[in-house]
Amino acid sequence: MGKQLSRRVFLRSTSLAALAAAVPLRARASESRQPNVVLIYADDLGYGDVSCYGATRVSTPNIDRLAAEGIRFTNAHSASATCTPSRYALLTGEYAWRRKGTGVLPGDARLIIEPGRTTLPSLLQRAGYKTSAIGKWHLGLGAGDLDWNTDIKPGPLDIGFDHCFLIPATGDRVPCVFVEDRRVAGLDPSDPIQVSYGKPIGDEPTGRDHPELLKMHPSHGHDMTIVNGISRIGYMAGGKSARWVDEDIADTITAKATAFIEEHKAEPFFLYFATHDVHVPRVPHPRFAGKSGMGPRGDVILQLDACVGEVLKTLDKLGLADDTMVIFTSDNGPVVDDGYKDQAVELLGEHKPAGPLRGGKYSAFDAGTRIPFLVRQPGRIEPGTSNALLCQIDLLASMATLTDQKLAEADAPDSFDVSSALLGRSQTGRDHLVEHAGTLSLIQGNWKYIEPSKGAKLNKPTNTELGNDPEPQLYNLTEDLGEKNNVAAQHPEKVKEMAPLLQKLRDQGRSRP
Ligand code: NG6
Ligand code: CA
Repeated sequence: MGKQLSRRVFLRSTSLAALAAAVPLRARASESRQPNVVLIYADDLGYGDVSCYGATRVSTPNIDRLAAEGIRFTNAHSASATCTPSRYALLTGEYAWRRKGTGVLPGDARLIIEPGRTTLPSLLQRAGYKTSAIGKWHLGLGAGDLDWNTDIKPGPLDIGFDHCFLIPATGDRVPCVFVEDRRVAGLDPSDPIQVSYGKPIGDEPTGRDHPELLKMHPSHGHDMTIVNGISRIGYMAGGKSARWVDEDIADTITAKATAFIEEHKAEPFFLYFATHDVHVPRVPHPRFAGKSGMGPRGDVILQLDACVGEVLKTLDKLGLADDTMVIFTSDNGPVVDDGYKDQAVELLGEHKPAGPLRGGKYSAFDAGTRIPFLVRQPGRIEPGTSNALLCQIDLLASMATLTDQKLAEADAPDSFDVSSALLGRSQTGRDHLVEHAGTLSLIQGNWKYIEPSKGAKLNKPTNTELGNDPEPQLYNLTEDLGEKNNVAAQHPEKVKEMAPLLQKLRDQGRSRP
C-alpha cells in the first residue's frame, strides 16, 4: 500500500482492493480523504530566529525538520506586525485594519470575532473536522464585563472550535490562568477571580510597589499585579489555585495539543496550536534555562523547537504524518526588549532575530510581518523552497479550496486562494499584499510602497525602527531586501501606481478576487 493512502481511508474503505483497482494512487490520496491540519503558530518569532532561516547561534532541529521535509517559504507574511490584528486576520480572512477595536487587546476585552461568521475553524468544522484552539488566544472573551467565575461565552467554541485550552490574552497580561472550553481551569469557587485593567483590585503586591518580590523586572510597563514573581499588565485577585506557573506553560499546552491529536486520530482534525513562546515574559522550563547562551529569549526558542518536536513525534507515533498538513509560522516579527529585563539585548551577540530584514515587531518595514512559514505533508507536498508571496490571511480561502467548499461573497474578504503554492504546485502566490503596522504598506511583485505617516520613526522602549516617514517610501525588495534605499524619487511612476491601488483596496472594503 503506497504511503499516500491513508490509514484512515484504509479503516474506512469497505473494499480496499476495489478502490485500489479503480483509482490511480495520486487521485486516491487527494480525493478520498481530508488531511488533518496542524497549525503551529509561534509568537514574536522572527524571520532569522530559527536555523533553517539562517540562525547560527541557536539550533532548531525540529523546525528545521519541517523545512527539510516540506516547503520553506521566503516571502510569507503575517497580516499585521502585532498579535491581535494578525490573529484576527488569520482566523477571519479579513484585514484587521478594516475594523475598529482590533488592536492589541487588554486581557478583559470582549470577543472581537462575531459568532456565526465564516472562520478558518468553522470552515473546517463544516468539512467534518474536529477543531481545537490550544495556547494563546488574545482575541477577547465574552461579551464585555466578563465574570471569569461563570461560563465564558462567547469564545472560541462559538466561532468554530469544538474545544479550547487557552492563555486568554498574553503571558504578560492578567488573568494568568488557563481557560478550558467555557471555564477557568482548576478554579476553586471559594476563591473567585477578579480582573481589572482600570483601578487596582485586591490587595496583592504590584511590581511598582514591591520590586523586591520580583524574579524578573520590567524594563517598561508590566508593573502591576505580581504572579509567580513576575509583574504583569493589569490587576488580578483570587483564583490562586488556577494560576499558571510560567516555567510549565510550554509543557502544559503541548501536552494538551498532543492529547487532542491522540483523541482525534481516527477523524479529520484541525489543531490551532498557538505557543506562548517566544513572547515575554520569557521564562523557560529549567531544562532549557541557560542552554542557548543567549539568555531567556534564546532558551525559549529552544523550548519552542522542542514543543514542535513533541507534535511531530506524536504524528509519527500514530502513523499520521502523511495524513497531516503541518504549518509552522509566527504571528508577527521579532522584538528583543519587549518590556522585561531578561538580558535579551545584552546576550544577543551576532544573532539577528530579523535575519536580513529591517525593523521588527510593530514595524512597517518587512521584519514586522515577513515571518518563517513552513508547510509539510510527506507524500503530498514535495520538499523545496518557495518565494511565492502569501499571507496567513490566505489560509481560509486556500482551505476552502482544499476541502472543496465555496465561500459566500461576504466571507473572508481579503483571503486569496494560494493552495497551489501551499502544495508546491506553483511558485506564484498572490500578486499584491497589504501589510499593516499602524501604517499600511503595499507589496506588489518586487516593489514595496509604505504610505506616508506622521508616526514616530522609532519605538523607543523596544528600539524598533517603525518605518514611518512623512514622505512616501518605495523599496525594490529584490535588490534591497533590507529596505535601505528609498527609491520613491527615482520611480515616481511606481508611487503613482501603488498609492492609488492601496487607497482602492482600502476603499472597496474587500480584496478577495
Ligand atoms: C505591548 C507590551 C508588550 C507586548 C505587546 C503585545 C508594554 C510596555 N508592552 O503593549 O510587552 O505585550 O503589547 O504583544 O506593555 S503581542 O505579540 O501580543 O502583540
Ligand atoms: Ca506576537
